[in-house]
Amino acid sequence: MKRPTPALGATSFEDAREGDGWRTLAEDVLDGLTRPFKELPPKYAYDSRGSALFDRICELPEYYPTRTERSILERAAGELIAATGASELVELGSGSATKTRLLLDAMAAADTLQRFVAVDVTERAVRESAAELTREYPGLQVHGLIGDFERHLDRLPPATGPRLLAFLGGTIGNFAPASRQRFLGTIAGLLSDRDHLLLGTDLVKDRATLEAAYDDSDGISAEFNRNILLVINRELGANFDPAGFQHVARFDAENERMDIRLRAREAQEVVLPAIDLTVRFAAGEELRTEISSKFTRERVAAELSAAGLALAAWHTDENDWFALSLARPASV
Ligand code: SAH
Ligand code: AVI
Repeated sequence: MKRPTPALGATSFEDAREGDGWRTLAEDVLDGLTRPFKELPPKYAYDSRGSALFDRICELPEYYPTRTERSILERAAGELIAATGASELVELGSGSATKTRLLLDAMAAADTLQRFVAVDVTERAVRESAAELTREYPGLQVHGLIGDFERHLDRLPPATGPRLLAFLGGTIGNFAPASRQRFLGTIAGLLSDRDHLLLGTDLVKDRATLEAAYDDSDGISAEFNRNILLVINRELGANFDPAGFQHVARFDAENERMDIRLRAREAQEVVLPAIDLTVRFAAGEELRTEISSKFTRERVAAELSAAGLALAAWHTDENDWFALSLARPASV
């Protein structure tokens, strides 16, 4: 098994995608675009541009999840760290790791902070956040794992002490339900009896608030949605015209999730030479690019339980818009 390569100072990196990144993108796109109902996995939206667009979404007045989760962390980080005794924070889908600082500060204040491990598909986000955190927290060991958290968690370095595995932002909501349950099972298998999971979930709320969060008046969400087409153009030599697709973000109340799509403005044909594929879109045909599930406390507890995890603490904001769940292996 490949071991992390130590770099200068206390920072090390591993790129788990080496050798298989392109194959996976090609296979997923081929699979997704040849189904009767076309669909693409959202993870490919996060190239450097997509990642920067997501950071802009987080600042939008309509996009409440980031600032709401931050407000919960501001209040509860000390209590969470005291409950876990964590000396190591592992963050999945860490992105630019802005909220992460609230947890690292609480660990530093409790005098337990030793290591931060960032896991993300976006290489630039991992490298830049690792460099920033190494500077900001003297003596902190930082390990960056560039890879897919659905495939590369076996590359996590062995724990150096009680571990808090954080999955923030509501990113768990971007999984399809079956993958989400499988993923929670994988997480449960990674936790020893001294470890905890900290899970951020967006909660069910009124349609207007939800739909505005995914279709803002500045059009940044639309731009982010279309970015996946630019990624496919670049990676697979395709000729998608992003302007030919309209951003659609609807709340699916029955399944309690946002359903985010690109709708072909008119009939079109797209060529993807690298996978030897020509795809036809009828006028008005929709391509699903993302779901974003919204939760209730009951559903989070039930899904954790089905994965062998027990809900130890539930922290929410004054409106009950977002929740942070602390969980641990159920047998403990
Ligand atoms: N945790 C941050 C960022 C959330 S955005 C926050 O709360 O604001 C989702 C992040 O997950 C992005 O940085 C994206 O690059 C990453 N991501 C999405 N799918 C991924 C996957 N399959 N494997 C690893 N990272 C992924
Ligand atoms: C990363 N994830 C939690 C975001 C969400 O809210 O589902 C991605 C996003 N898509 C559009 N806006 C934000």
